[in-house]
Amino acid sequence: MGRTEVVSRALSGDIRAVSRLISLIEDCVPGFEGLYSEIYPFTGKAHVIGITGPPGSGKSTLVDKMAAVCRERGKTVGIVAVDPTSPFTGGALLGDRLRMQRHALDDGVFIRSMGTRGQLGGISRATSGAVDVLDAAGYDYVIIETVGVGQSEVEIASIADTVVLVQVPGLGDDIQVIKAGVMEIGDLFAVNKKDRPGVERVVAEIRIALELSSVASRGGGGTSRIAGSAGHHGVSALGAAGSEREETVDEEAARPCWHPPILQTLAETGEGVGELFDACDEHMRYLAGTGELDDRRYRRARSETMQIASGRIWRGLTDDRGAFAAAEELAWKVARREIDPYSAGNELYEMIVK
Ligand SMILES: Nc1nc2c(ncn2[C@@H]2O[C@H](COP(=O)(O)OP(=O)(O)O)[C@@H](O)[C@H]2O)c(=O)[nH]1
Ligand SMILES: [Mg+2]
Repeated sequence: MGRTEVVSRALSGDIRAVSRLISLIEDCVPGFEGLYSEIYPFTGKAHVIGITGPPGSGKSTLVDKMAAVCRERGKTVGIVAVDPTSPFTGGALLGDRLRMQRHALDDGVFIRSMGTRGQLGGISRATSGAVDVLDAAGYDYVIIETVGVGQSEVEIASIADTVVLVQVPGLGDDIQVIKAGVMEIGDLFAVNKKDRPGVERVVAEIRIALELSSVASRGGGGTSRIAGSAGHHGVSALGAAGSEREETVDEEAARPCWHPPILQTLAETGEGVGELFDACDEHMRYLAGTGELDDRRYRRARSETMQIASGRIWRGLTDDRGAFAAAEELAWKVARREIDPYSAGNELYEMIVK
C-alpha cells in the first residue's frame, strides 16, 4: 500500500505539499479522509499553542515575535491564523502579511490563514486539520491565532495543549476576561501593550478573577487548575493515561496544580516574549508530567469524533431529500399539535441512522 505522494512529501517537510494538503482537507475534497488517515499516525508530537484575545490586542504581533524566539532557539513553528471577523478573503489582514514577510524565506516557519467561509464548526474542523498536517510535517510548535469573539476561543482551546489569553489595558472599565467560560480556558495570561497605562490594573484584575474562579470551582466540587495547596508546578506522575476516572478528594488534593502565570509583554519590541515562551514550555512540562496532556488530548479526540458523527447525522438530515421532506412533514404535524416534538425528533432520528 503506497503512500499518496502529497502525503509523503508533506511528511518530509515539503512546504508546497504541506500547503496543498491543508487546502485539500480544508475544502473537504473527495478522498480527503483517506489523506487524513495517512497523516494521522504521525501527529501528536508538536506542542500546540493557542493564542486568543480581543481584536487589536496584539496577537499577530505576539505570534510573529514568538516565531522569532522559536527560530533563535533552533525550533520550527507552524502558524495557523483564524480570523472569521476579517473582511479579507483568506482571513489574513494585510498588516499580518507584511509583518510575517520577514519569515517568508525561512523554511522553519510556516504561516497559514484559514478561510472565512463556513460556520464556526467548519472553521474549527479546518483548523484542526491544518494543525494535524503541520504536526505530522514535523514542526516543533504549532501556534493557532484566533480572535476571541465568543464561542470560538472555547472551541479553539479544545485543539490546543496550551492556551494563552491576551489582554490589554484600556479596552474598557470592566474586566474583559470574566466573560463566561473564557477565563477558565487560559493556561497563561499575556497582558500586552505594557507600554500603555493601566497594565498593573489589568494584571490585578486577572489575579482577582483567577482567585474567584478557583474558589467557585472548589465550592462546586470540580477540579480546578489553580485551586489547592500543592506546590507550585510540583510534578508527579498521577495521570492515568487515556482513562476517565473519578478523583477522590485525597487524590485531587495531592495532584499538582497549575497556577496560570500572568506575564507582561510589549509585542512590538518583543519584550517579555521570551519569558512567555518559557512559560509555555513550562506548561507543557507540567502537562506531560502529570498526565494531563493525555487527558486533554483525549478530550480533543472525543469532541472531534462526536463532532464528525453529528455532522454526518446533520448532513443526512439536510442533504437527503427524502429525510428533508419527512422532516418538513413532521414539523407541520408538530406545529398542528398532532404530534409532540420529541416523538417527531425520535422518528426522524430513527429514519436517518438506520
Ligand atoms: N503600543 C503597543 N502597540 C502594540 C503592541 N503590540 C501590538 N501593538 C499594535 O497593536 C495593533 C494591533 O496589533 P495586531 O497584532 O494586529 O493585533 P491582533 O488583532 O490581536 O492580531 C497594531 O497596530 C500593533 O502594532 C504593544 O506591545 N504596544
Ligand atoms: Mg491578528
